Amino acid sequence: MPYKSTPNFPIFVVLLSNRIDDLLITGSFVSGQRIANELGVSRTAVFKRIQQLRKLGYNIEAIRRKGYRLVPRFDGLLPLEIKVRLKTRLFGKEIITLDSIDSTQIYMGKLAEKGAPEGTVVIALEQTRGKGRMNRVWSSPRGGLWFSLLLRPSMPPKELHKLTLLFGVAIVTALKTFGIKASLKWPNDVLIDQRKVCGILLEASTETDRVDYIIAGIGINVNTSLTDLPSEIRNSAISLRDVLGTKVDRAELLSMILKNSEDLYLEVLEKGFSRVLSLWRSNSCTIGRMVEVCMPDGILRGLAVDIDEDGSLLINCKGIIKKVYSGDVTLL
Ligand code: BT5
Repeated sequence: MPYKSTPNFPIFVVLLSNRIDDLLITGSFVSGQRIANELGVSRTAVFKRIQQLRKLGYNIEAIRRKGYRLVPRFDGLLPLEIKVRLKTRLFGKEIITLDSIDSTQIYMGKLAEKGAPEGTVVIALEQTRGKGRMNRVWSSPRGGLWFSLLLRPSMPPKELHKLTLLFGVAIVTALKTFGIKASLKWPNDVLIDQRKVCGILLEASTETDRVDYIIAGIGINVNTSLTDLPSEIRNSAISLRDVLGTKVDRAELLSMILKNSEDLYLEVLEKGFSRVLSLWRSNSCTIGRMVEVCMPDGILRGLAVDIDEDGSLLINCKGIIKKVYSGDVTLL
């Protein structure tokens, strides 16, 4: 069931709730009287919203003469618990947290069609039909971080696949702050010790020369245990908890990824992809390795020498440089 920040209430109540929520996400104490004065409502109305938020699962501290303060729970993924940590301008201004859903990509697709704003984030605590590329299944048990982000870039469609590289860089950079060294396998995998910790899926709605919207789906095995994953991927997957031996706060990780990716995204819109590509190269475990690429028309084997300015992978096959635009790479 969705547990959204604003259930179906009359418009005035929703607006009032949103404004109270906006004051709470500053993370500081706000007095009930101040909220009431600022919004021109009674203290009872304020108290009602606080009670509603508590019912939704929020931890709201109340201290006499100081007021109310939202205290995010460790690893709590409710929208305001993430917003209270966010330092972004665009990404995560709208957040929807769902308990269980087929796929956040499908859910976001419906929101996108209805005109949801750029930066909207949908999180699910569990996905029952998580999507990988090419209709593959992404296993998404509880404990992981499974989310989709809506983008509406003004960018030619041929540039889009480089956004996958951008998210890879944002994720690896965020993991570094948790003391985790991860690396990037072209085009969409984040690996730790050669095992997949995260997959990125970019889905686009485009017209000939125009992008309508992009849905970036990110799945990270955070506090999942290997036994929650299907046996056939246990040898190739890993979770952050496996690496660190402790639980990781997914809300903190998510807010870092949103911040890192927003910074890179705004830079790309202004100046292009050159810094993303160079950051990708320096965090790659693909370049300099012998690889095998499985493509629709056969298998290519050779040395991955670089990624090109268009984001494609350059492979030296017996002295001839071949460009790969899509496919599955195996590191040999
Ligand atoms: C991906 O596809 O890696 C993209 C995964 C994107 C998942 C996110 S979660 C939020 C959003 N909502 C969705 O429904 N999807 C996105 P691909 O490169 O095709 O890799 C898929 C392959 O990874 C599978 O065939 C398995 O071998 C492996 N795999 C599946 N689940 C895994 C997991 N939890 N951890 C590691 N490997 C996994």
